Amino acid sequence: MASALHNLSDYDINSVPDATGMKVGIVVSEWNDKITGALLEGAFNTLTKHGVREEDIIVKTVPGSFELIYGSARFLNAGEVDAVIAIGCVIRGDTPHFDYICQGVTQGLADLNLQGKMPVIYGLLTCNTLEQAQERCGGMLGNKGDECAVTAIKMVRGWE
Ligand code: DLZ
Repeated sequence: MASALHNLSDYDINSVPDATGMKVGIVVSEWNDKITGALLEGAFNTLTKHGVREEDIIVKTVPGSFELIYGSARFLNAGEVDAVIAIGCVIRGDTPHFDYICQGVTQGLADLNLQGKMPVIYGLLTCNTLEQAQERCGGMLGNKGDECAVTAIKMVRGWE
């Protein structure tokens, strides 16, 4: 699990199929918006780099990471996109709230994937500190948004 050993933006460009014609829904949380904004930018740029048209990327914001589940479910049920990317950032505080949110979002997104309708990509940063989040949204460890975009393309194209 150590992303310190892996730059999130590093991937073999030849391993990514052409994404022309693909439609993607992105749900992005407003909490820690500097971080989630940078993750969104990474995902958006990587999707377009591989052929997704800007107008085929639908971005919806939700107040916090917990609402990523509902936002993703709405995309899933509308059936107008090929994949959903859920982007959020939870930073540990003084209470057990962090654990409940992380667990809830993870389970919620996993449940949506179990429906098998379309891939819901896990773009949730779960960090102990703000610095850890900064490192993973375009800092020294790359951008998890890039990783999510590549994952979405591979999941859609790999299951056509
Ligand atoms: C309440 C809360 C707290 C304390 N921390 C975060 C956080 O670090 N990251 C995040 O995305 N959301 C946080 N939230 C908001 C919850 O995700 C959710 O929006 C509220 O509990 C309302 O359902």
